[in-house]
Amino acid sequence: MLKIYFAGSIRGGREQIDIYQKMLAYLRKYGQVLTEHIGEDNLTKRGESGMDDTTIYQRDIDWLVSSDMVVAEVSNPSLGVGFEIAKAIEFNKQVICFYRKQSDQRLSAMIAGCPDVKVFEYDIFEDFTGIIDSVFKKIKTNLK
Ligand code: 6IA
Repeated sequence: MLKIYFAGSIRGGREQIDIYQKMLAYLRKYGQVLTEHIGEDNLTKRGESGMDDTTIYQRDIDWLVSSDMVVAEVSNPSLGVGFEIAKAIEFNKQVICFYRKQSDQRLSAMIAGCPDVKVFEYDIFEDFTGIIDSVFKKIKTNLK
């Protein structure tokens, strides 16, 4: 089973949590999602959980290393998500990013201009599912 690392903003702001939850649920169709907590309602912007930051960092890096690919929702600027994308590239993982068109922020040039990540703009959730279906269809074909 493919291991998918899903990245989404936590301390950067939780405004997009509804879409993270839908994306997480959809990605389960294609593999094991390592980072289910991104959709956790109780996880607020302050990111308090009883787990210290060093432990969170190490656990996430370990998951990132063990993952087969990274799917990042990048509409809401997040230092952590940007850091994870950079690390994933360093670890030679496939990285695909989703940026919501109606988002009033412009995507950082460090993501939009990076040749090692694929950025998809989307409008509604169904755009995401369509793109994900075609990405995984290609992966399946390549594995054959
Ligand atoms: O800078 P941000 O907090 O927005 O960064 C979000 C990204 O960093 C996510 O994609 C996560 O993978 C990772 N991250 C940041 N904080 C946490 C965290 N907090 N737990 C897990 N991953 C995190 C503590 C709560 C948890 C133990 C339930």
